[in-house]
Amino acid sequence: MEIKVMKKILEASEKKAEEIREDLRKRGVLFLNLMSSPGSGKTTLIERTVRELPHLKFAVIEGDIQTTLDARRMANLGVQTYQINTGPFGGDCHLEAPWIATALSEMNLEGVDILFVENIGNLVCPAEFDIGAHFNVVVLSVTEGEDKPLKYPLAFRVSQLALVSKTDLLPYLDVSLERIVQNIKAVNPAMEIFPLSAKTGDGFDPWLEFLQERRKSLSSSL
Ligand SMILES: Nc1nc2c(ncn2[C@@H]2O[C@H](COP(=O)(O)OP(=O)(O)OP(=O)(O)O)[C@@H](O)[C@H]2O)c(=O)[nH]1
Ligand SMILES: [Mg+2]
Repeated sequence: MEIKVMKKILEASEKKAEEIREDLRKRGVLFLNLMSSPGSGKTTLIERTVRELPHLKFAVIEGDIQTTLDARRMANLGVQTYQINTGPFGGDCHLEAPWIATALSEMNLEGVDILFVENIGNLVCPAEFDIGAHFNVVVLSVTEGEDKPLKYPLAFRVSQLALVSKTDLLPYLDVSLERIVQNIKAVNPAMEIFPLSAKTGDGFDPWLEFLQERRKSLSSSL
C-alpha cells in the first residue's frame, strides 16, 4: 500500500514536470535547472550571466533549505526572484515539480526569456527529480576534485550541459581540467562541457551563446 501511494506521488510529479516544460516552451521561456554541491558558484554564475546579457529578461527561482540570501543577491540585480525554502517543511534537499508550478503561478512571466532554477546545493537529491526544465545544467567547481563525476554520477547522467566552474583557481590546485572533462565524459559521453570562471569571465562566451541559441530555437518552435 505504501509503495502504491509513493508511486502515485512520483507519477503526479512527473506529469507536472511535463506540463511545466510544455507550458514554458509555448510561452517562449527557456527553463534551465542548475544543480551542484553547495558553493560551486551557481549564484555567482547567474549574476554574471544576467549582467552579460542585458538585452534578455531573466527570472529566477531560488531553492534553499534556509535563508533568502541568494534571492536577495538576485533582487539586487533587479531580477524577478521567487524563494522556495524547504526548512519549514522538513528540510528537503531538492526541489519538486509541483513546487515549481506553484512558484510559476505566482510569478509574472510576461516578456521573460530565461528562467533559472537554482536548485538546493546538493549533488545527489536534486538529480532524482524532474522539475520540468528544458535543460538540466550541472555545475562542478574545479576545487571539488577530479573524481566527483564518477562518485556522484546521477547529476551528470541527467544533465545535458556541465559547467566546470572557478577555472581561475586551477593554477593553485593539484587538479587536471582534462581529467575532470574525461570523467564527465565517462559518465555521460553526450554531455556538452564548458569550463569557465564567473570571477574573470574566462570561458563565458560558449555558455552565453548556448543560452541565446537555445532561447531562439525555443521561440522558433512555437
Ligand atoms: N575564484 C572564484 N570564486 C568563485 C567563482 N564563482 C564563485 N566563487 C566563490 O565561491 C563561493 C560560493 O559561490 P556561490 O555563487 O554563492 O555558490 P552557490 O553554488 O550559489 O552556493 P549555494 O547556493 O550555497 O549552494 C563565493 O565565495 C564566490 O565568490 C569563480 O569563478 N572563481
Ligand atoms: Mg547559491
